[in-house]
Parts: sequence; C-alpha cells; structure tokens
Amino acid sequence: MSQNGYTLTPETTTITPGEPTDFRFTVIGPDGRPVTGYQTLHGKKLHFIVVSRDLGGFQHLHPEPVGEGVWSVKLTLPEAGAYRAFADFAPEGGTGLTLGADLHAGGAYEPRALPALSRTSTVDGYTVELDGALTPGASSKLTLKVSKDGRPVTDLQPYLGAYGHLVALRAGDLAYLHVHPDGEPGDGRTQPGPEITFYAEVPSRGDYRLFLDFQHEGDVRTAAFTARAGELPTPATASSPTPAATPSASDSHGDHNH
Ligand SMILES: [Cu+2]
Repeated sequence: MSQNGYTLTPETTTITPGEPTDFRFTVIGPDGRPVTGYQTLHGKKLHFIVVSRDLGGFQHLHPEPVGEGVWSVKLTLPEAGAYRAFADFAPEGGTGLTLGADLHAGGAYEPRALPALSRTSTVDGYTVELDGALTPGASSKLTLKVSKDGRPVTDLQPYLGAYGHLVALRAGDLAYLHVHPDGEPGDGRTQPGPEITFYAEVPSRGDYRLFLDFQHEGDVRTAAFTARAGELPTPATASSPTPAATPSASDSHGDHNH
C-alpha cells in the first residue's frame, strides 16, 4: 500500500457485497498531501484493478478525479469475501507505481482453489491461446492468440493504447507483475491480431493468474489463464523432517540471491 513515499488511502475498505458503491480513495504523496498531478499512461491517469483474493474475479476500472486528489469509481464486489485492489499510476515527475489495498465484503463465503493450469481460455465465443513460458527472474515473452468461431481475429481494436492489456498476479500473495506490450497500434509493425505479444517480468517461481483485456467489435472482454513459472518444490521435499541446522527450504529461497 506504500512505496516511494506514496500511500494508497481508501475512504473505506468494507463494502456491502452485490451493491454498487461509490468507492473513493486518495494517494497521499511524500509531502503528506493528496497527489493531484498524474501522468497519462495507456490513455488514463490511473488504472484500478480489483480481484478477489482467490483470483476468481477480475475488474479493470478507471476512476474519475473528483477534486482535491480524490478518485471516485463505481465498484461492485459481486459476493462476500476478501479482495485486493491495485492502483497503477505515475505521479507527475515520478516513476510508475502500483499500490494495493485489501477490501472486504462481509458475509459467509467459500474459498475456491486456484483454477487449473491452462493455455486456453474462452470468453463470449472467443478462444484465446497462451504461448510462451514464464521464466522465474527473467522478462518472459508471452503471445496470446485470439480466435472466434475457429477463425483468427485480425481486426482487434485498440484498447488503452494497445491491442490488449495484460495483468499478471502471483497466486498466494497477489504480487503484481509488470507487463509491457510489444508494440502499439499505428507503429507500422504491430498487427491488430490474431496475436498480441507482451513481456512479463516474473519475480519468482510459482503460479500466476493472467488476465487479458482485449477489444473487438466494440466490447472489451477478459480472458484468464493460470500459468506456472519454473518447477514448484515438491511438497515431500519441503515437509520432510530434516535436522534444524540444515535449512531444507534453501530451494524455495534461492531466488533471493538474484
Ligand atoms: Cu486501465
């Protein structure tokens, strides 16, 4: 929720499930005052992502400034549970930041397991195929190919300055990966589908949930994937009894050395 002296400050973090709410927040800057100057990134001054903590849902919203550094967005948390919200922005004169906050929708809920690993996602008659490997500790090239009714889609529409917008979150702690599209509409080399290419900075081995927003025939849709970076340590190794003096978790902590 805080980085480089900037803090995401929601007016409330408790929301009634199923009810549209005027959700408001500010970003407090290093001087202790609400930030009012923002750079435009991908066509917007602030991108707001909300997912349930079990990564079962995804919303990509664009709050409106309502004065004095306050942002407002109509937000509906569909059901009871814990959610994570992310504000993705760059203050004027500063670098890009992603700040997060936990939100809570009261009531009983059943936690769900992470959806199974899959390279194919379907949404509203579209099929999106994921190609490329997530490599821990590296920038990983990912290609997403969009088709509809068995035919490649070659007339994707620009959405937020690209033919697709990809958000990647690490399962377990919802760490937010930085993802960069390869090329943009109108640069003379980037085609409007069927393939959209991204580079994702993958911090560690583990499972990730990827959400692709793409626009076609006037509507934005989201395709979601679960992908794995590297090999996971086997539970048998992680839980086998070893003398206390021999750290058995060196495998899973190896990435701190990079
Ligand atoms: Cu956005």
